[in-house]
Amino acid sequence: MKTKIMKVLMIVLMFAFAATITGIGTRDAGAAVTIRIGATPSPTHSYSVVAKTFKQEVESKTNGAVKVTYHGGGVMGGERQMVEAVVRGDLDMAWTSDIGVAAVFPELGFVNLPYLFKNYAEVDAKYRNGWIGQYVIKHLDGKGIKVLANGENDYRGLTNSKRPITKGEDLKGLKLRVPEVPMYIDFYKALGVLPTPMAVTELTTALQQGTVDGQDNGAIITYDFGMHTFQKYATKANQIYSGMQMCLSKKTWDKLTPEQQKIVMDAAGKASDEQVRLNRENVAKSYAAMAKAGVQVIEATPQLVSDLKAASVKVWNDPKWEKAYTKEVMDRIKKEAGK
Ligand code: EAX
Repeated sequence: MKTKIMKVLMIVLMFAFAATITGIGTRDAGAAVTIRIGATPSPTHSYSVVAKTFKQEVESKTNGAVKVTYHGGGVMGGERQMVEAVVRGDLDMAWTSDIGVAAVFPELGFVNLPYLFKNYAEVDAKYRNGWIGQYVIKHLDGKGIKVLANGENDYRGLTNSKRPITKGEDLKGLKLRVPEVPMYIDFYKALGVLPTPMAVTELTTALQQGTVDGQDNGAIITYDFGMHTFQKYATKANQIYSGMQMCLSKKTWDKLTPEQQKIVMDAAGKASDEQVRLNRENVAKSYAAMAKAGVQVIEATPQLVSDLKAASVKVWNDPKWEKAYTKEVMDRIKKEAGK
């Protein structure tokens, strides 16, 4: 009996200790805050690498008052779930592709319109450091999310297990996973694809089991998640660009002092610059690694590009997107693209 009471006491004490060190119940200003970051990729992905930079900057510059922990590999859920958790304040931070953001806020799905950016220079000028990035930041600010920085996911390509894709015709009848963002469904339907919307965290298994033949995704994520293991062909189509947001819950943001807010903002800026640099180095490396693993990696033919562009024009001109994304946004991007 005595030992039982001792055991219970020990457990109670352990919980009390854990609560103290994790800050549960100590919500007063200036108290230690831990920023828990969730992400879906592996430990070698650029998000995971630069999480160390972010952690080090934040912890050293706040003298340990703000702590950072990083939880990759989807242990905090898929990107959609993490973004929802950040809004609620159940997760402090999600490092997510703009696809995860648009899965919750479909009105931001325009950032993935096919052929929106010609190259990285345009991406940097218009998205990362330009009006599109600012638009996303401002929009999410009213939704419970403080975007500390815009990073990068990847230019997207096409992989599948059936045939090499060298023209639009080759896509007809293929069952391809697409992100849970409505615009993707329209784009691929226009190409005769059978689009299957799905979270990226379920995709590797779906490819393995043959639930889908292939997918639209960047080389980095394809390789990082091991999806290439179940794919025979990869086409470097670059049809869609996808960015990334470092999303901090406003509830966590509000726990920080103004000095701490500046520190986390600057740390995210530094980490995201490093992330984008690493990411761009990883594109060619990922395609090379896939080829080495036996995937036939092919360049996009002029025919394929012209077929994909024709399908993209249909999407761009569909009035339903003016409703979803606003007329101002669609007018501006069309004007800038000379369309
Ligand atoms: O983490 O869903 C996707 O295809 C994205 O590329 C993925 O979320 C990146």
